[in-house]
Amino acid sequence: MDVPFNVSLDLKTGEMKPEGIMVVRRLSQMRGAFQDHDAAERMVAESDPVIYRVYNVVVPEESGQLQFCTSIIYPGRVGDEYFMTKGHFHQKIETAEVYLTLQGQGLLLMQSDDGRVATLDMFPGSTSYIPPRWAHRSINVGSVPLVLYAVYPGDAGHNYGIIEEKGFSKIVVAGPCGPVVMNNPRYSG
Ligand code: M6P
Ligand code: ZN
Repeated sequence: MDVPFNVSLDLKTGEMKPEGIMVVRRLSQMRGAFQDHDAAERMVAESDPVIYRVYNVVVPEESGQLQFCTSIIYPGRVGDEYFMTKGHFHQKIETAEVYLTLQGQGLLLMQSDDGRVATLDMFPGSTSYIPPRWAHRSINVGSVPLVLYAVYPGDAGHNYGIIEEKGFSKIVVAGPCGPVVMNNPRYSG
């Protein structure tokens, strides 16, 4: 991209116009990400809900450029687990990312490639720094859509394989008094 441009971002809904490339992620595309496979299969058969959407602006995937997008993660649960993004490392692992939460309540779950785990609260105005080498997943722990704006290097890319295969070492479930971060019983390291 070598010409300046604007997009119009709705700060409430996260919609961007022009829309660019919109990703719609339904439960059937990430059923293995949730612990309760029976609950996931039931929900897929019933309505296959949209878990989240991403509005991606089209920018070349090149060093020096900046990608930016919004994600809208809907409220809901699969079993005890809140709706969440798939989660990824960056293909170019030495690249960072910034998330600005616009609406809703969330937890940003992160795990470094040497096994450290961190969570950050997401709330309107929270500006979260995800350092290089940390996988990241956004989890909607509230009752309204969680809307976030993200900026990351143009050539960062998405690496889903490790998380699809192993998950994160922690999961976030609904407890009697709100979200609880627990060890992932399926995690093998
Ligand atoms: C954020 C950014 C995007 C990412 C999206 C959804 O908006 O990190 O790069 O695509 O969340 O997350 P995922 O790609 O893990 O499904
Ligand atoms: Zn990222």
